[in-house]
Amino acid sequence: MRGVRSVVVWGALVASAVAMSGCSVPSAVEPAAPDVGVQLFQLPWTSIAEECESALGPAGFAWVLTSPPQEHVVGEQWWVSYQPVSYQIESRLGTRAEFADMVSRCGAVGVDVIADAVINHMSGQDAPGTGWVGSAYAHQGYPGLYGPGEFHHCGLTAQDDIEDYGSREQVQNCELVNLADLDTGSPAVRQTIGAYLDDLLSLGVAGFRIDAAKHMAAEDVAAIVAALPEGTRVMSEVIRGAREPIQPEEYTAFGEVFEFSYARELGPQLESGMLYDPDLSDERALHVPASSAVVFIDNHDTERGNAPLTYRNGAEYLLANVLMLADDYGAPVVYSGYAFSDRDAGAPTNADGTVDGGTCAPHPAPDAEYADGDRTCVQRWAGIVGMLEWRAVVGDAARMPGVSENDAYGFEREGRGVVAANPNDADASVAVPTSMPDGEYCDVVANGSGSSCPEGARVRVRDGLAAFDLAPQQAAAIHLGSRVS
Ligand code: ARE
Ligand code: CA
Repeated sequence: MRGVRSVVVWGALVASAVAMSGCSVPSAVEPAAPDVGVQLFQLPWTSIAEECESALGPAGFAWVLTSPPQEHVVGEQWWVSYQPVSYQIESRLGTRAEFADMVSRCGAVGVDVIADAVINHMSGQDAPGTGWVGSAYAHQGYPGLYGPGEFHHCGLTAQDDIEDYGSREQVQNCELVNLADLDTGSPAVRQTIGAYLDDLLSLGVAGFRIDAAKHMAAEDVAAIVAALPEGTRVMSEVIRGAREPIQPEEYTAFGEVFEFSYARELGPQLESGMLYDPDLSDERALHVPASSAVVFIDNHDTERGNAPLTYRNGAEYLLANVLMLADDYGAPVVYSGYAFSDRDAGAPTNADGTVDGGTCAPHPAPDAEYADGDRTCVQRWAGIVGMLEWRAVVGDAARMPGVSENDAYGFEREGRGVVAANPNDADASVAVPTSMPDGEYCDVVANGSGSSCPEGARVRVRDGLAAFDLAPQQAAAIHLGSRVS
């Protein structure tokens, strides 16, 4: 389902890092763009285009997940994006022309665009209104798109709202937080949705996050996806819920799913200060197969909900991201939004109501102090950028059994890279078995890349052990191309 793309810019970058370190990567190790994405939450299209050129392309991100691009209800909150009014590609985040320009500029530096597709529902307003671009609408009436007959009236709850996630029928046919629920079983509705997705594809997007996929029968989503061109990437949002009848596994036949288990299992490990190898074979562990999984530490919902860690956790949040990027399970997506104290607060806006993209500090880092509205710029943190380089060098090397020592933990990706992390509040050392050659290696988490490495960011490999000395909440990683002597 997921192809490994080889990106010229990226291959050259890794090759030069390798050359500078005076070490050669075995020819079997062809650096390829790692399949890592970044969610740039509520970032306008013009800002994303600039970010692709200045940061995402050079760092080797394969894709960027945008916020929903269609016309929406008018309001200050970020979540107006999730209340479509029409499928015109014009929103507070930018115009159709700006969206198209972003897709082409990101593509030119090897970054695919994945658009957030809100197709389960339309607006959640009870009173009629006018959308961002001026389209008139009513709760179940969107001129030119859908009439009242094209929505579900579930008739199962007092307000037609979902009350019980234990009921498949409610979850899929009633309204999610009062959002007018499309009859996605209807061929006409499927066709209208398909035309919208085709329109986005015509602008060059590589695929879609399917918002609220759990709220559509898997066969409805399958039918919509089947009508799209082959190779369209599809990532369904199906939040895994214990004891719920609808599980992510129903949605893997036609694409990937966001696997919520990953962060949920890593979080408590970090909290207890005890890291250990995941047991994906454990029958009790619930995971879709690695090739179907998109994994994350947080997203725009969970950072406002029960994410184990967010940008507010600084070094420990970076550590969690480092472990995710070092892992061999799923396609990781790094999350980057803006600081907030009010759950509903939208990103800062310009005088005309469009979202202001803000700016990143010259050297954004996990210990930054953010004021509300500041962009977190996680995609530019040196440790994240360093781990993209690490992942490209490591490729598909096997994940070797990890070791825990002195409250620190580490593991090797066979012969190509080693990662270590100290989730505790005291210094800790760990020696991780490795088949990498003896020498001094640069820690790419501290240094952001394997080249021109200061003394303080070096890790020694001797006699089959990589010796890490870690500060509290520090993660470190070395790879074959980061050898300095
Ligand atoms: C807003 C207001 C509501 C109001 C509504 C309509 O907050 O009070 O009724 O507007 O006027 C986002 C925001 C919502 C917002 C909505 C529309 O989060 O606050 O509502 O936009 O503007 C479930 C779904 C899952 C969904 C989460 C949030 O299964 O799909 O809820 N996630 C996506 C997006 C959200 C977005 C929507 C869907 C809607 O990522 O950002 O909402 O498009 C258990 C279950 C989960 C369930 C979860 C929370 O864990 O297992 O399935 O997630 O509880 O209920
Ligand atoms: Ca539905």
